[in-house]
Amino acid sequence: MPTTLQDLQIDYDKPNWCPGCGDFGIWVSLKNAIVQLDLKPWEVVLVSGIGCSSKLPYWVKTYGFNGLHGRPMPVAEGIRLANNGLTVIVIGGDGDQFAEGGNHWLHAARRNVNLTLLIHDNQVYGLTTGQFSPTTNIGEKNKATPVPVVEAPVNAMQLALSAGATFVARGYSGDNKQETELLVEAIKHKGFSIIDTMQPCVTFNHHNTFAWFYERVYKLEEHGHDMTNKMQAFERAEEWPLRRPLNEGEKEKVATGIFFKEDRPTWEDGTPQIAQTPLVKQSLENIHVNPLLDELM
Ligand SMILES: Cc1ncc(C[n+]2csc(CCOP(=O)(O)OP(=O)(O)O)c2C)c(N)n1
Ligand code: SF4
Ligand SMILES: [Mg+2]
Repeated sequence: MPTTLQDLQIDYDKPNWCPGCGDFGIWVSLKNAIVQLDLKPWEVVLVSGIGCSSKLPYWVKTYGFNGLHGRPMPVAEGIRLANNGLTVIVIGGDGDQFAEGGNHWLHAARRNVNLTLLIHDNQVYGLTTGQFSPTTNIGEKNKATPVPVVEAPVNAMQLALSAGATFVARGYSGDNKQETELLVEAIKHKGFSIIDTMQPCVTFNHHNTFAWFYERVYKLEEHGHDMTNKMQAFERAEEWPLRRPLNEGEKEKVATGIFFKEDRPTWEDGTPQIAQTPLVKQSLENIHVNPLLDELM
């Protein structure tokens, strides 16, 4: 029987995100993508850190692991090592993935680990009441940071491109159709895929709202973008976020869609112990640890 949305529905709880939160759109799109790919609930693991966004695995009936803030990626890599028959999707916020956990995914990207990193980028630390994050625009101020931000934001697309990610995309949680398509392509991609999804936080980010994005987003594929051209991807990514204050009368342009995609051998392909058969499916019969222990003692 093909997988249905009902198969992914948990019956003991429902999301407690604020009404109108952009996390809902990503949640719906992710379930749509799993259904479209006809993945079984037991073939998928959602691994998250800590944040509003990181609660997502509670509300999808697949395997799930809610770990430490910033640290889902090492867990996800461990899962791939133990059982590369599973589809692994890492979920984290902009704080989780660009601040405290910023180091981990750069290495997963250069290794080309076959998993998907789905970032819910609301440009604030939502769970801890709206402090500014590495993706907050220059000049923002709020209750937690009354002095305007002077630091330039992280450019997620350029960071991913230079780290060696083989699938690099930006989504917008106000467009479920596009987000679902991006997730389908990212999960199908053999190698490290990242989707930085712009996700309005209706409670703590009163600037980057749905209306703000609606007026600024455009689709790369409708503007002749060549996703196999890395230099073109860098150029498109330079458009936003800005590393300077906005000029008088200027309006940002936020590209969405696939910036870059290439085929490159994966980490799993290059690891002979798991290249053919997942570790968990291998027999222990001919594995003798005692000689090794004796050698090390
Ligand atoms: C090791 C550790 N450091 C810091 C925190 C506090 N903390 C919890 S969530 C969070 C940031 C959440 O922001 P983000 O990752 O952007 O997720 P969001 O809530 O916006 O979805 C922080 C700093 C923590 N729980 N653990
Ligand atoms: S605080 Fe923001 S990110 Fe968190 S659930 Fe509420 S609207 Fe969503
Ligand atoms: Mg956030």
